[in-house]
Amino acid sequence: MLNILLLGVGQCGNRILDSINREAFGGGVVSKYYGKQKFVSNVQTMAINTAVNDLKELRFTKSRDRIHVPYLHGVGANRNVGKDCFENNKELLLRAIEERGDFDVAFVIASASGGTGSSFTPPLIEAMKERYNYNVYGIVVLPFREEGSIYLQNSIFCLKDLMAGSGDGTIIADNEFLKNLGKDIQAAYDGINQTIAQRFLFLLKALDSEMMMVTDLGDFKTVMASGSKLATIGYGEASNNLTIKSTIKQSVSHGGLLFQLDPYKEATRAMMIIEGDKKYLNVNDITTEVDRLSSDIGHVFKGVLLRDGVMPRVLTVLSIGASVELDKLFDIGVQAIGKEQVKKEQIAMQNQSISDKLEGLQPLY
Ligand SMILES: Nc1nc2c(ncn2[C@@H]2O[C@H](COP(=O)(O)OP(=O)(O)OP(=O)(O)O)[C@@H](O)[C@H]2O)c(=O)[nH]1
Ligand SMILES: [Mg+2]
Repeated sequence: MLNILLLGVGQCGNRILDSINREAFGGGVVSKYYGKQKFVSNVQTMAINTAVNDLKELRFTKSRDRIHVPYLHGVGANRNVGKDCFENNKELLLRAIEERGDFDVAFVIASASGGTGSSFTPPLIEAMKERYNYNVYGIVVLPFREEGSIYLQNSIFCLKDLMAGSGDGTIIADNEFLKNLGKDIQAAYDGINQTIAQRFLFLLKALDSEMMMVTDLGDFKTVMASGSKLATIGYGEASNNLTIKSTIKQSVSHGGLLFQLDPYKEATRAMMIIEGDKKYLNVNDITTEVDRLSSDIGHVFKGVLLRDGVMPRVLTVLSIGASVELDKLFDIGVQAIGKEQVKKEQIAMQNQSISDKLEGLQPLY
């Protein structure tokens, strides 16, 4: 049995963690008190935030799993303030983690664009890697592109920190790409959080199961370490007449992914987990489809979980190499910095001209 630590940082990270707890406890509001977790592994969860109100909002995360970092009310999307705040509270956080025991693997979940999650996550992963022997992965959410220049700037610098850091890799999910999961923003958040939670629980279950064709935590590490050290997840589910071949294809299709990617061109490694009843899982079909993907991207690890009576489900972890969408994000992030720069210069010029005009003058009464 694996010992797994899940940390959700900042509002977005807290909420996704809450969705994971909701799925794991079965969903009832009091289930966190009485329900037994559905995890096969020993999973410890911790929600970390500078804003106490965000922590209070959580419904499925136990109060002992909520850690308030005292800092007024959030860091106001400022990563510099957030990084200082992290440094001042680093020991408090590491102590809280150590009190939970030793782990085989940890995941830190956050938005790349806000203040707390985006600024705590890279140095937190760094600190954990320095102190502990286990692998630490990020799960990071990218912003809607119209959310404004601060969020765009934050996300590119957060990604840069993660790519350059000593963490073991980061799974990205993109609010912009997934916005159709809800009619309005709240519904989209809920839909995206639930989607990430379900896929993540599938991944955890698979990593801790006996498989027919085996893939494991070691293969996951290899996939996550390759390419840009960023990865994403695809998912497909067989309904009625969908064959295993189509289900595999669905998992790497536009509709199955958490981030806009052309897996055949832009992924560098993959790990595919197939679950279902043996009668649906034709080994030749699986091999043909997996080989097609691996001939394009290099290597695909595969694992099969047999489950009596279950229609096939496929989860694919894809490491991201050169990616058009990532390039675009960095470009609009850089443009956002440019616009802020122009605004700053205009304000400085205006301030200068005001002081020039008032030079030597006093109010007369
Ligand atoms: N998918 C998803 N995204 C969210 C959710 N809540 C916020 N976000 C996104 O997260 C970003 C803002 O980050 P937050 O996590 O709210 O910020 P924070 O880490 O709490 O930082 P500060 O409040 O600035 O201290 C925006 O891009 C939001 O669209 C959520 O529940 N689900
Ligand atoms: Mg917040």
